[in-house]
Amino acid sequence: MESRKPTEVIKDVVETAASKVTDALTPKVPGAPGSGTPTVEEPTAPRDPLPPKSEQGTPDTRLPTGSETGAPPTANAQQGAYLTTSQGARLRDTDHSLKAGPRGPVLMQDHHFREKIMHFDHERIPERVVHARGAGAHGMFTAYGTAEAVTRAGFLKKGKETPVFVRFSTVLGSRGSADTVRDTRGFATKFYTDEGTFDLVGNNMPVFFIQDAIKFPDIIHAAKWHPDREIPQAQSAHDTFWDFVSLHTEAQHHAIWNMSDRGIPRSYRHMEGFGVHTFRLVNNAGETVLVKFHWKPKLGVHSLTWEEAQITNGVDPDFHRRDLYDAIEAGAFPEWELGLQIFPDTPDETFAGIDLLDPTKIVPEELAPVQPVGRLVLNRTPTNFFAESEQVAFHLGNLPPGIDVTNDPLLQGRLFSYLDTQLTRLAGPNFSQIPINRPHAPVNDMLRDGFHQHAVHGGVAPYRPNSLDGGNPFTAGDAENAFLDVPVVVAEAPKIRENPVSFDDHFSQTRLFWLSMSPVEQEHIIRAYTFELGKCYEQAIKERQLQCLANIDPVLCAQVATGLGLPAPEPTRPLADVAPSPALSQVGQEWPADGRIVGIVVGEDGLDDVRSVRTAIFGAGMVPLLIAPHGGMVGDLPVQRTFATARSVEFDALLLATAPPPAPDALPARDDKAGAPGPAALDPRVTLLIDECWRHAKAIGAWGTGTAALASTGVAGTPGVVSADSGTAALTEVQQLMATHRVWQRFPTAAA
Ligand code: HDE
Repeated sequence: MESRKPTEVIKDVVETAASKVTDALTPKVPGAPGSGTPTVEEPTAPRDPLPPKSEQGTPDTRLPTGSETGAPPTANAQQGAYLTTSQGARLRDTDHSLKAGPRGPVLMQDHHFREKIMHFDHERIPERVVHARGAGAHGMFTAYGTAEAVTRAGFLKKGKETPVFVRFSTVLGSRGSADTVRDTRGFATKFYTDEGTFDLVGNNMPVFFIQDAIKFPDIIHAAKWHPDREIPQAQSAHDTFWDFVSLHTEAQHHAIWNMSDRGIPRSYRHMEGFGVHTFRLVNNAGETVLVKFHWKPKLGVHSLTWEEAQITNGVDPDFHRRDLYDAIEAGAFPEWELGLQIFPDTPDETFAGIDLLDPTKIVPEELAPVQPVGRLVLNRTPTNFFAESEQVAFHLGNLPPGIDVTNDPLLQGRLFSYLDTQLTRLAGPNFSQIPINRPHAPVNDMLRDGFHQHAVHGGVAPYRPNSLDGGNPFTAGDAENAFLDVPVVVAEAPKIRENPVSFDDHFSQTRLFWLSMSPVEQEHIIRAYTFELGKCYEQAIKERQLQCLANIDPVLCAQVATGLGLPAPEPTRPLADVAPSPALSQVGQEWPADGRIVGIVVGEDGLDDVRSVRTAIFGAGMVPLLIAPHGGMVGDLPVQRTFATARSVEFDALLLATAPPPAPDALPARDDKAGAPGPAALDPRVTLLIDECWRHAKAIGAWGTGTAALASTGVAGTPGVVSADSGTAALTEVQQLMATHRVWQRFPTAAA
């Protein structure tokens, strides 16, 4: 990881990049739909399919048996210049069905028609019952070797590179729901290791709502839409969710994470990931440790504000998906470090008094530091979303030798669920043979037949032992690197439906989280609870949740109660005396600004400066979007947004090269945004851009005539608003401000 402070690096990068003003059209703003540039005229000369876009990857061209084919990645895709049936017969026409005369009925024998419609009728598969909305990318994991002492897993040996596919997701919404809703995010990683696939199926929050998998259908039924009206979509701000979490108080810890800024991440690239459960590692000597997995983002943890998230849901419901793919296309490859918290494998499976089998508990990093063991870089987008992101199937039981599960009752239940759900979703038991799910290790199972069997199994004896196939397959031992189910001693105990007593503490770590937040983060938590409970219909549910808040913290409870217009109850139990964990806060550090989006308001003048700034932004690994009164070009520079199409939420920072007067379409009849109040001399959409960026504590910079826009909107001289002599000078300061993610001073903190 970068060892210099981001602010130190920034100045160099900006200055160097600004000195290299290149062709105005290169590099390109990401987002071109295809790899070729289309012509206005319809292409008529037959040619092979265009190659994939340069940033696109595909699943390895392996056989279902894990065997390498040596075929190029494009072998996965369509071949040849001519349209064919699914059987490869070339077709003359695909626009007219075969009819008895131009005005006659369609003939039943039209095979092409029937095949085309039959296939279309069955294009959809059941969406995931949870985490339906998601986006995946390919990448590479490189191990540091620092975990070699605690695990025999080959993919963690020093320098070992392992291909991965990662799928990020929301939990509650349907497949077409918006990205920036308040929700937990999934962070599921498939490592195609030489010793079998390892799936680390985690979330961006380190705790879960429930302690026992048997309650999973209940929390999901409560959190998803109401069954009668099927609303609300992708929201927790409704009665059944708060009914559940206030009755099952073990959910309070996860709920406060959701109410915090972690529930509305800026992007997938700005999220931590957590395996949540405790796992067991085993080394070559058979020694074991207990561990928790962490993903630490190179760019730091960063979130949206609630208003930004809500506007984004309308303006760009694909915001996170677009960010992931555009960042990869722009070469700002998303990056994380995998880290381990390592605990001795003691019989009581606790650490510092914390029950490691309770998935509603964290171990603060101050007690057990996260030790980095490798680096993940996502560097390829999918070539086909359905084939890759939609058909990828994760399962916690996919473990290589060296990693094993624990008795966490949530983890145990998941070990059943993930295999089971794929039977319906992917229509049969052979989903591990779908290209994205094919292992990169040789497969020699005795599983046979079933729907969509892609392998052509040889031999006559898929059973063991056998003599007809020469005894193959044989079982392996330690010398052959067989998976080891660690022979953990299971104590003799009665068969019961009960939790350990230690699982009863639901509030001390919820309070720990609250106390670990900075004042501004606490304000955001107060407003999130007030908003969510304010959207509930039933008074009883609000009162019950307020009682839970009283048991977390009296300030939190009182502030939310005021917003709800209800009395703040007294706690029903003593408040836990806990030490805060500063590592849980996302405020107070500096991070690189790779892949961030900078909006630049431009006019017809001062274009030399704009050109330098644009180049410098590209050079710093960010993306400039030019915002102009009209589309097309300003001078020789391409325009990405107009005053009508731009909205502040798309940008991480705003630069103004000019203070444009109202454009011809600045009419409320043409664009509602033009009705925004503001100085008459400035286009009202630009006023709105400045107002929103200011309100959302984003850095704003201007130079030349652009500084007049800062003065007329009244933001000049306020924190995080830069007036400079030149574009690159403004950019340098703005980039330094972006290193802390936001201009935090701009958020008032009333409750603190
Ligand atoms: Fe999942 N979960 N889950 N979950 N989960 C699924 O599997 C389930 C839990 C997580 O991008 C399903 O293939 C049960 C915790 C992610 O494809 C399903 C329980 C954590 C994804 C399922 C849990 C997760 C899923 C739906 C309670 C974080 C998306 C489709 C014991 C550590 C994976 C599918 C992807 C998906 C069941 C709890 C993370 C139904 C029963 C805790 C990231 O099998």
